[in-house]
Amino acid sequence: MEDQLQGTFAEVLQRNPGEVELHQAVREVFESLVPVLRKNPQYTEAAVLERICEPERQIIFRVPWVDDSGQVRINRGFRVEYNSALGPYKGGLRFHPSVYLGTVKFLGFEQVFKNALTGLPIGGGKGGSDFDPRGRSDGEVMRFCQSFMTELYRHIGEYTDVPAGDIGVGAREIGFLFGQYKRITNRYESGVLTGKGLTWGGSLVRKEATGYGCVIFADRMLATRSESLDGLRVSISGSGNVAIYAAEKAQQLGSRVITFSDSSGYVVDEAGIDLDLLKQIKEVERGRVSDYVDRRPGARFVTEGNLWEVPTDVALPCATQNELTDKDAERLVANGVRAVAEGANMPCTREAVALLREHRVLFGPGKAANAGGVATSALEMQQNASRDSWSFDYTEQRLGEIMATIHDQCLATADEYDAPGDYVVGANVGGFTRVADAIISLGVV
Ligand code: NDP
Ligand code: 2IT
Repeated sequence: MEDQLQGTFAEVLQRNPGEVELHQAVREVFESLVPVLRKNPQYTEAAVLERICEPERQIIFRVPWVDDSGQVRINRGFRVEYNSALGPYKGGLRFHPSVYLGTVKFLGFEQVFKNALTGLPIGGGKGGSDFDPRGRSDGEVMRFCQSFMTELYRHIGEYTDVPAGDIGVGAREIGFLFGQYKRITNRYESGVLTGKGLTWGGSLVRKEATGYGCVIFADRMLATRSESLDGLRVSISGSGNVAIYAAEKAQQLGSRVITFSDSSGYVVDEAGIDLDLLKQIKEVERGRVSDYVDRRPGARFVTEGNLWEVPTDVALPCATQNELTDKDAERLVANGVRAVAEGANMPCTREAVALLREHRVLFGPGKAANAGGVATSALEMQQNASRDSWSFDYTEQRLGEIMATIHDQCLATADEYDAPGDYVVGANVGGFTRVADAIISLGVV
């Protein structure tokens, strides 16, 4: 990195001590920016880097709730409103015991650039809590969500900040959150949250969008080498919203999906996974992936090592950050992997990304590859604003066009910056310049 980037990065480290995921995310973007700053001195003059790294607003609050046994519980809630140069803050809420301010800030930082890449009018933010929904009853989850919204409501709004789901937050939680927002404000303000149910303001294809988009992106990367997903083996990690619908689209495009996982282990199903069974276990029963092998002859559940050891053509990490390390990348390369697309946010470590790029494996970074979810959230906001609802086919067509545009723009930007075929450069530079130009236009605010 050059002096100016080094200096700003040192400041980020000093101002955000211990927030290692944020450091990793910032560094990854900065490493792409050397030629951009050289070519565009106005970014330096306007202190754009410093302004982009500092969230506009950070909210931390207590979330008290009562569990089923009558005991009072306390969690911590967060909303980091990172950047609103391009539109209202937009990004998901994560409920997971590992969540701390650094998680929310790294996710918010990534979200700013991802949302810019969609070309839609959305700024970036992220929120969540260290609440663990696992093993909690519907009543407990509802009381938690109501308490969380009792504080959050004063900070959000369809023109201000529009949360959605992420890990541990799906349609059930969005329903409870929306219900409480409606009750407190006495407004049926559909556009305040996305990922809503289909009968009360949600959009068709939002549930599928992140996974579908990631696979569309991977297929388009393969097409640049005259290949396609048809007939390829695909490994997916995770078994949540993103993983399930990545598997669905991969199967629709003719691939054989052979793995999925959760935090207790992974399943290998060489015959190709039975998606109806997986959906029944995860979406209906809220069970664990180990339940799958009890009902599926030939599938095995593995708790040693990890699923990137299984030979595959295409790897789609769709669980969580830093789940795919350099050792995993080495093994994938040794086994002949052709493409890796990040369904999750920052699932590949910095070293893993370097190794994949070195070996010229097609690599789709999360900012680009998983942008289909938030893009379709923006389509949900459009439908809410016009009090309309679009068909599945039309919405999916819009998603397909957005993913194709993101892909092609990444390649065009990479070419412009002498890094042909490098989607990391394409995504970072494309997202950065769009936000940076808007920041400058809006003055020092
Ligand atoms: P879900 O809660 O639906 O599923 C998460 C999955 O990841 C589960 O299988 C979970 O297993 C696993 N997982 C979570 N944390 C860990 C961990 N620390 N170690 C191992 N496994 C873990 O979340 P989503 O599918 O919505 O999100 C998955 C990823 O995709 C996240 O990185 C998220 O930020 C990203 N993303 C999500 C979008 C969306 O629209 N939902 C949009 C763009 C990105 P277990 O049940 O055992 O915890
Ligand atoms: O990481 C992400 O892009 C999301 N969790 C989705 C955000 C959104 O607002 O739909």
